[in-house]
Amino acid sequence: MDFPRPQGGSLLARHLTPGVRRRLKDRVTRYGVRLDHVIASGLANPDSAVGVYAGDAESYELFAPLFDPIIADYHGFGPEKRHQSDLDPAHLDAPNPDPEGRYVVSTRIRVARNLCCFPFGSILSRRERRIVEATVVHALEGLSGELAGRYYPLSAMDPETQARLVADHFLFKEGDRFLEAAGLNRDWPDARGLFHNEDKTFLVWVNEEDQLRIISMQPGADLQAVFARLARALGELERRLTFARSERLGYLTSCPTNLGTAMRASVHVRLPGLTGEEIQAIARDHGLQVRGTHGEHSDAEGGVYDVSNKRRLGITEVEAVRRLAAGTAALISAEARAF
Ligand code: ADP
Ligand code: DAR
Repeated sequence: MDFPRPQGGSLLARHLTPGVRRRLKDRVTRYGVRLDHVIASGLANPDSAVGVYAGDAESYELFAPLFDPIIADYHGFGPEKRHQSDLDPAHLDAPNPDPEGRYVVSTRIRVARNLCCFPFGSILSRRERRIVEATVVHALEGLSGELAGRYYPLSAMDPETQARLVADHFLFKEGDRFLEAAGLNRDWPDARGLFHNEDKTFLVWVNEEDQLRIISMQPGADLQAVFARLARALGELERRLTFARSERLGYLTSCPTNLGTAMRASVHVRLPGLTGEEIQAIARDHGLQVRGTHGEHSDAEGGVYDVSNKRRLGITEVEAVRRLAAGTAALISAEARAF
């Protein structure tokens, strides 16, 4: 029986050929992930850019005939390559691109992590998701100094507080249709929440698209300080938790766009003198992508753009932040010349 090709321009549509689907249709991982789980979001959302989500670490090997060409397409990372990480702040030379604070509103660096030995969010049962939450929160509550903070379960958060945290860029949005179709919003808001320190410069999202989104952020453009805080936090958490990762693909994530470093290093930068096309051209030259003021699937407001590294795999964390610093400096130069 020949299978219909998915519609649209997603990487899923490009790479799920009838032959690949015939090869993969009967495969099942140890946690019960099937091809239908992996492709559900892209089938339901033909406007997806990518269209697939892994249900567990094993998905990347068992469904490699589909994931590998998608990964090669998105990251320029062939199956023969091996990811290298470098989270040592001493290796980063990223001078502040906006020391007078005239353009960069704030800097944020986040990494995604999933616990080893559990399925990922699209397959987790309610019970398993609660175990992940308890395991992660226990580790977070052991942090001290600047990283010490409190966990706020979404189910106990009043709507006004939740809306304000989202508007202030500290908390994930709800109801993403791509995540919904992938099964990542099941049992919402059960076992989802936010951990943050007093100053909201260190935050952790629990059980959104990935089981952890570990975030360091602050006003201004001191990328070195934001990166150093994140590296300290990851060192502490790696002593308490074991994360899903592979020799080949680095840290393993629900969406293949986040593999490797699983890092998105971004600045919110005010560029009222440049057109969207000019910003995109400079960003592209530096391996950066542009999102709107409220992140993915949002528009820029008040001339403030979210500029960040596009690739996360086959590039080290240090290199990703260095590229962001260089790209931000180039954008600021262009903005200064525009007036
Ligand atoms: P992710 O960054 O985790 O992939 P999003 O792109 O949706 O997810 O961004 C999540 C939130 O982080 C959004 O509210 C977005 O505005 C905010 N954000 C991203 N970069 C920055 C930044 N440099 N400063 C402040 N907030 C930021
Ligand atoms: N919107 C989905 C995911 C793309 C990458 N963004 C993530 N993982 N948040 C798509 O396939 O277009």
